[in-house]
Parts: sequence; structure tokens; C-alpha cells
Amino acid sequence: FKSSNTLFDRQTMVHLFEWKWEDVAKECENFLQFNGYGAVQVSPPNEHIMIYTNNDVPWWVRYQPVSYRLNSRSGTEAQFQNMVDRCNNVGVRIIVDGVLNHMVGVGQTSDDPGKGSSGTASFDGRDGVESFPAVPYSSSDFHDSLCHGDIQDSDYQNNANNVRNCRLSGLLDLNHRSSYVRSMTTAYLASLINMGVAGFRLDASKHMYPEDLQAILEKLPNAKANIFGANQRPFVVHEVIDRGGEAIKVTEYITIGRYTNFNFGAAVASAIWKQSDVAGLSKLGPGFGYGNLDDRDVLNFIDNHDNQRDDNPYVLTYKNGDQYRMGNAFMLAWTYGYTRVMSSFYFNLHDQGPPNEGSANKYATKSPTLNPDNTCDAGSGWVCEHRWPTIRQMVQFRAACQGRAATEIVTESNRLAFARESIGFFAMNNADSEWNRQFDTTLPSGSYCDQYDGQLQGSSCTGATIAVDGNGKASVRVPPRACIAFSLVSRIGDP
Ligand code: LAG
Ligand code: CA
Repeated sequence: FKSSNTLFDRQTMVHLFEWKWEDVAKECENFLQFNGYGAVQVSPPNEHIMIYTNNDVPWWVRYQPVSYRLNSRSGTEAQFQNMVDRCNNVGVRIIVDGVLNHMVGVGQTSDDPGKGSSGTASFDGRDGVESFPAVPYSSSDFHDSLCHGDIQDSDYQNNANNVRNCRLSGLLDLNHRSSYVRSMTTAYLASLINMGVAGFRLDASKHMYPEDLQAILEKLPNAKANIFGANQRPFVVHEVIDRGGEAIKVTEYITIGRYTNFNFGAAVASAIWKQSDVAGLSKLGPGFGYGNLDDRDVLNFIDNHDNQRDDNPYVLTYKNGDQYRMGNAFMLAWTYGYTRVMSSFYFNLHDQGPPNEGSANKYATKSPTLNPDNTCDAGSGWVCEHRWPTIRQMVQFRAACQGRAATEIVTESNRLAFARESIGFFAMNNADSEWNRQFDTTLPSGSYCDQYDGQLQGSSCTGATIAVDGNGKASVRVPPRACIAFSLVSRIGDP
């Protein structure tokens, strides 16, 4: 379950949070395939609760399943299949956000005013009723006999059983010890694999026993051979938040997939905020601080859809502007793990849903629109970090450097530079003065275009150019609080 199932040189996925299937399909065809992206994490495709409030639909309705039919705010089953096919056709994989831990919040029912389902299924989430006829699940499929109430804050420190058996903020908790619940969840994931998806981000894995997840995952078919080759297991990344000090640890999950490494974004943010030193990021990998396990165990990211909404985020988000660019650029230049870029919509409030078409159109999700420079039009409400010039260039840099070690590592106070053997060079200067130095780049002689603040357009460079001599040496000027990146893909005048 560890292999990304992407093309070899496309080792970055993007989370197109809340995008519609038709828009994802177009993005694969028009942008992702040309910019080094290997896969898209999409929002949960299953039928979910709808809650209309303040002329909006909160984004988190997607995390309250009412059935495993593929009918969501992002589109229908036919639209989903069409997206998977179109993305696979251009070599971009689909990773599904699988919500297995729970169904809707206790008390939610389909006949409450202002509530309903994204499709047609009815549901009754009243305590003790717990009926989801479109799966079907009934009250005996939930954990009430083991725990009839919410997970308490203190459980996270000292009661792993409660974290797994009690309700996560009121969400009706499925019992995956039951062979019936296992068979329903396996069938749901298997149907997605048979539609051609590459794998899953599993929501709330911390709240499910690894043995139960293993039993569910073992029964899955291989990824489709005509797309992925013979005998490929689906990719699985478990959402487990483990920043140390909790009863449940990421090590419990590494035999059944990767885990979401929340320690990575935290380390990068603290370095860029100068609570630590970016020079120390040269050790960011297995054994760095707590929770950073092997390359093949981790999915690394700067922020995700949850922690970007914290009151005082401990990670960089799009709201940090240039610092966010630096953080992503480092992640993409550095060798560690499989990487994920976050792609957001603008928000002020935690619950705020994606841009919508207003009441006359039942708050349907809006499509992003583009500026002439291929970034997203802020007026459409979408941030599209994955299209920011720096980020899209650095994803290409990473694609080009795949498989190459980081060598020639140079550190100074608040500064870090390294080469990706014979293919690329990256320098990050988090100090307040210019960093002027000669580096060994390992690159062939030539003139290179900076991919951090510029890009190669035909044979001209929109940013700084760097001359590498016959010994691979270059004098590089890195502006204060910025980076420089160049690689064989930004060599000027290359055929
Ligand atoms: C996750 N990972 O483990 C998701 O990444 C995270 O976004 C999900 O929470 C959570 N687990 C459950 O799938 C989100 C929101 C919650 C929201 C929940 C269910 O962060 O705020 O809860 O999805 O929609 C909402 C209300 C709660 C209420 C609950 C049940 O905010 O106040 O208790 O619904 O009705
Ligand atoms: Ca649970």
C-alpha cells in the first residue's frame, strides 16, 4: 500500500479540495499533466449530508456520509468515472478521500428543515435509531454498546480504546470489528478501485483499529492492471495526527500504508518563522525529531484542509504569502517522502464552504476561472496554490530530480543550499541580507533560469539567470528571505 502508483517522475500529488469532478478532469488535461503532478486527492465522493446555513453549505458536510453511492457536491457517479478515465488517460492518478470511521453526526436526519442528502438517500441519525437504508446500516452496526458518547480530550493521552470506539465530535461511530461493516466498507473501496482510482487517503484512521483496517484493505483487489501494470496494490495513506505524546502512534499504521506526516509542516513552519533555523532542515527526514519515519512511510505536506483552519495555525498556509512559497519550495526541492500540495479556496471562517452559485442554484459549487498567467482568478474564490508560479515550477523541479540524492549540502545561519545530483540546485536564504556565495551545483556548464521567482519561456528567462562553469561551480545571489532553484528543465537554450 506504500507505492504512490504514479508515473516514476511525477512524485507530487495535489489536494484539489472541494473541486467538482468536471473541473478536476479539465485540470488533469490542461494543467497537471504538463506540470509534473502525478495524482489528485479529491474530496469524499460518497453521498453526504447537506446543511444549508448562512447562504452557504459548510465544507465539512463531505465528512458526514449517508451512503456509499457516488453522488456528492462534486458530481455524480458518471461524472466521477469520467474524471478518473480522463485523468488516467493523461497519466494523472486519482486518490479518493475515504470516510469509513463514521456516518453523520448524532441527531441529524434527512427530514429536518435545511438538511438533506447530496443524493436521494434518506437517513435517520437520531441516537439509537441510526438508520442508513442506502448502505444499509442500522444501529447494531455502530459502537454504542462499547461507548455511547463522544471521545473526551483526555482520551487522546491515555485511552486508545475510547479514541477508537467513541464518537468523534458526535459522529456515529461504525464498528469495524463486525464482518458485515467490514464487507460494506471493503465493497465501497473495491468499487472505486475497479473504476480506476489509484488509492486512498483514509479519513480518521487514528479512530479505527489498525487490525480492522488491515482486514478491510487485505480484501481489496489490485489496482487495475491495464492502467497500473500487474500486481500493484492500491496506494493508502492513513490520516493519523501524531505529533507526540498521544496514546495512538503512527508506528501502528506503517504496515498497512503511509501516514500523513503532520510533523513535517510543523518543522518547516518553525524554521521559516525563525523559531528554529532553516539550516536544520538539512536533517529533515527519518530520525528528525518525533514522528518522521522512513521515506516510504510518509506523506509530507505544508498544510492540509484542517490545520489551515486552526485559529492560530502551527503551519504555513496561503495566508502567509511569500513564507508559504518558501515552505513549499523547500518541501518540493528536498528528497524526503511523497509530497502533497494543498489547493484551497479563500476563507475567513472555519466552516465556510467553497465558492457557490447562490440560492437560485442551490449553492452549487462554483468552477475556478483563470487569469492570463494561468493562475486562478481570485474573484472566482479559488486560491489554487498548485498553480502559483513558484509552486508549479518547483513541482516540475521535483519531477526532474526524482531519484537523485541531495548532495553538496551547505548551511550557514538561517541558510541552506543543496544540489540534487547532476539535475538540480536549490538554495534557501531566510536571513535578512543577500546570500552571495560560490556553490558546487553538480550541474553541467550552461546558463540556467531561476525557477523560484522566474521561469523559462522558450529561450528567455523571466527571472534571474545563473551561470554554471565547466566544473559545476556557480556564483549565486540569493535575495533575503527567498530561494533560488534551477535544474536541467530550466537550462537556457537547451534543445
Ligand atoms: C477528519 N480527519 O480525521 C477530517 O480531516 C476532518 O476535516 C473532519 O472534521 C473529521 N475528521 C471527521 O471526518 C470535519 C470538521 C468538523 C465537522 C466534521 C463532520 O472539522 O467540524 O463536524 O468534519 O462534518 C461538524 C461540526 C461539529 C458537529 C459534527 C457532527 O463542526 O460541531 O459535532 O459536525 O454533527
Ligand atoms: Ca471509531
